[in-house]
Amino acid sequence: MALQCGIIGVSNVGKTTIFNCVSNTRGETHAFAFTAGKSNMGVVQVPDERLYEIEKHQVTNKIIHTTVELVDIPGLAKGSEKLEGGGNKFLGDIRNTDALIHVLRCFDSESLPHIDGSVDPVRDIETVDLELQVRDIESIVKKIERLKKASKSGDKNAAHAIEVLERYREHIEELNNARTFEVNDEEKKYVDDLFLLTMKPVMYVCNVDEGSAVGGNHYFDRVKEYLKDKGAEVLIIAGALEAEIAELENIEDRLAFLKDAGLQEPGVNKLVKAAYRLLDLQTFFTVGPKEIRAWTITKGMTASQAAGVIHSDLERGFIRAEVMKYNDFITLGSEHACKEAGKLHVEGRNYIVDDGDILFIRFNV
Ligand SMILES: Nc1nc2c(ncn2[C@@H]2O[C@H](COP(=O)(O)OP(=O)(O)OP(=O)(O)O)[C@@H](O)[C@H]2O)c(=O)[nH]1
Ligand SMILES: [Mg+2]
Repeated sequence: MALQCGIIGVSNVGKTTIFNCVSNTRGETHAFAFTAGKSNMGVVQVPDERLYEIEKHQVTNKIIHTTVELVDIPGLAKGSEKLEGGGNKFLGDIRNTDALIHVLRCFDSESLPHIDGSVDPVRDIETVDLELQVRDIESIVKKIERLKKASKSGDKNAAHAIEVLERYREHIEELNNARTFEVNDEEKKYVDDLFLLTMKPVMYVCNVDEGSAVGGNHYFDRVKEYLKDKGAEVLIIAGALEAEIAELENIEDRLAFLKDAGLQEPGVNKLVKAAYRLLDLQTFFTVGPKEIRAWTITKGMTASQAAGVIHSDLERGFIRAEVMKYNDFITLGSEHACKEAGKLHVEGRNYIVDDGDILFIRFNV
């Protein structure tokens, strides 16, 4: 069920720098206007303080975080649709992702010229959006052509599908993204199979200079202003600073470094947490002396499906789930106390698991 978040943006904005801070996979960064030739994929731990809170009440051998997949995709450039092969191949990598983190250059640097001549994050958003929109229009047009043929050979539903797709096309041709097109669920079905690039949920990361790590800068302000009606999350990350922090082995040194920069936690932690939210993921916990562990589910999953995330045997042989709410466990301090207080609930297979639930699965195979 691994869901993937793609890191996108124009060339040389710091995508790989940021990716390297969160992932153990090392991608190559370049200090000149040269676009990397391949995507880097990394499995990244999702920081969750609740695991350490639980540990205060349960002695355990180890703590296991849940993970999310990040893909660092080489920079897009204006007009890449015109390049033979070259510009296109990363678009396929974007298509395979479930959500997008769009990194924007919001720092000045004499030694690192911007590929389009000046630092302008709003222009960069438009550049990338346009690249993706061009692709989406191509996908839509292809499907319309297919449907026209089907219609000629008597497919009665084709006309309605074509009509919906034409409306999408018009919307995108006016430089809008598919995600902002208002349609009902029935109509949305006609584009679901196209995996449109501008349909994917997106968030923005302003890569700022060290001094702007806390409050941002005028580039960040412009991005905020541009995106204010679009409902997307915008984070500030000082990529170069984060890279220095990530180099430090010692936790104490890291904390001291963060404190000097005025930060409470590494910006990349915020990034991973935000990516998790963007993918619409939730966490449940299993708690015991061997391990305290966080597991990932999508919203709306049932107790037996959640059991299946742990192991298929647990789903197959599911009997019941014993559920404690995270807050009850922390307040009352133990499973026993939860039981005494009537806060340990026995639930069947159709129970919808909540974020933060502590589950104990009874099963029999
Ligand atoms: N001054 C400064 N330089 C940065 C910052 N973030 C990245 N860089 C530098 O910018 C250059 C490009 O960074 P990368 O992380 O390779 O950029 P990218 O977006 O992955 O580039 P492509 O993959 O080629 O599109 C490197 O030399 C980085 O050291 C930053 O916050 N401040
Ligand atoms: Mg890169």
